[in-house]
Amino acid sequence: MKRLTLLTLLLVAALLLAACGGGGDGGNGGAEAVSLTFEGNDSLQFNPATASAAAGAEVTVTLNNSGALEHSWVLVPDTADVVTVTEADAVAGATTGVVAGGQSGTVTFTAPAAGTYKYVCAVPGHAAGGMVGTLTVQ
Ligand SMILES: [Cu+2]
Repeated sequence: MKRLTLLTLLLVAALLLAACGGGGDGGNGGAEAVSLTFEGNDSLQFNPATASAAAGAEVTVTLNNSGALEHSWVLVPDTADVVTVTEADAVAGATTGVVAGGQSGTVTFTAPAAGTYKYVCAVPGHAAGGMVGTLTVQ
């Protein structure tokens, strides 16, 4: 009787380990990695001006600067004062840095907790001119 109980426990343990192993295949808890591409232009616009990602997902953002001016893509809390944002305000390290005219910049980061965020161009005057978008994390 005691031997049978031990065997049962071992069998249950083995099944649990197998289940855990299978669940690890997703790598990052099931959130899909996503690539988002934005155009930044000298009309001080991001295209698109809205985007979304899953919380915890690996997000790769590419900013294609189609203008002649410098632009950047910086993710900040929805409550941030976009006019005074600098790259140091970036959530989750999500900033492309300054991208020269005609160039592209890329950053990969882990999407933060669910909520609404803004992405702004931190070049002085650009956010005030409308270079702001909304990222929804679900
Ligand atoms: Cu800009």
